[in-house]
Amino acid sequence: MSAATVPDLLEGVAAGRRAAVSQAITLVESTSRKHRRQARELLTELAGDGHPDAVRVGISGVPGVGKSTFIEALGSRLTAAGHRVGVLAVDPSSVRTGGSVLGDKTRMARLANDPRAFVRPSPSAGTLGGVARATVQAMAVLEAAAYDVVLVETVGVGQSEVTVAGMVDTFVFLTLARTGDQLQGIKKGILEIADVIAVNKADGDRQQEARVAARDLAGALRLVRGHGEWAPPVVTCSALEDSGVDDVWDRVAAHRDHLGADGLADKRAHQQLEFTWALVRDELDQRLRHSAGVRAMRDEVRAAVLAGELPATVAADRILAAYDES
Ligand SMILES: Nc1nc2c(ncn2[C@@H]2O[C@H](COP(=O)(O)OP(=O)(O)O)[C@@H](O)[C@H]2O)c(=O)[nH]1
Ligand SMILES: [Mg+2]
Repeated sequence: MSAATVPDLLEGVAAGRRAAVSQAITLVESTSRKHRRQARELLTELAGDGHPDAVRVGISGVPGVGKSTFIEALGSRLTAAGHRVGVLAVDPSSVRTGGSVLGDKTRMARLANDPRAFVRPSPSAGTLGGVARATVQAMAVLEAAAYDVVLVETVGVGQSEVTVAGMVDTFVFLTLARTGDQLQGIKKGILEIADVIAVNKADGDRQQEARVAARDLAGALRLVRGHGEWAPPVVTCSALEDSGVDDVWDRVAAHRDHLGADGLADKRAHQQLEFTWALVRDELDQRLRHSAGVRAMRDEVRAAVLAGELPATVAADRILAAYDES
């Protein structure tokens, strides 16, 4: 972190200067206490701006399904149409390995060099909660810098998808052609949070297969979604050939229309509330880990539980007591 002050950053972000946007995001990703204080200051100022017109879209799916390729195609279309596009990544595997999704930037070479786009690889350290916090805050920075579309890429592993669905307006799920039994492989939870589904890699000799898969998937969806709810459209596309990508975007717009201005405001307000508690839980978890009292006794408790000498309920009570006292 350079010596730029919060007012400097605010001014630079408001003017849409890339270096300032980049530094502001680095600041909100930081876990140091000093930086977190500055980040709060920055965000309090930014929050006043409010960007109801910014479009927040999550793009999810298993590794290799074509998320980055899709974002490159969609993002390039959007910037050509005059939008300013921000791209963020949430990758909990990078939390574990400590590596960031560098591949994404190379996969999005065109967008990364597009003056109307800002591509930010996944923060490389922290818990999923920490990465989520950084992402929500980075989104606020991007919107303050007049990026009117923010695309959040997330890998398809359970909790991170739910997390991302909770921070965007529309959640797009990319999948590959699968039929019948293979459909079981798509977790039911995903179908419940997806707003738009696209069967990608519908190119070459796979087009027909993709269409059949889309139809099967639409059928499966009717079983999990209630009447009167938004019925997630299932379409096919080829991110590589940039076909059908515009159709996916039209569906995103349709979902937005379905929500309406009030529905969107209400959705975002509830997301804020959910997020508030997620932040509290994450912080409590950190404090628990760092509690001197807990650290002093955790090895002993561990050994006692493993040896079958201490029931889990009693062990939990002891840990909590040690936490409360320290
Ligand atoms: N044939 C075909 N290949 C694609 C398509 N989209 C992505 N790919 C390829 O699939 C691989 C993984 O793509 P990538 O965008 O990195 O997937 P991600 O892990 O979901 O971000 C790359 O080799 C892409 O070129 C597509 O629509 N059709
Ligand atoms: Mg990717």
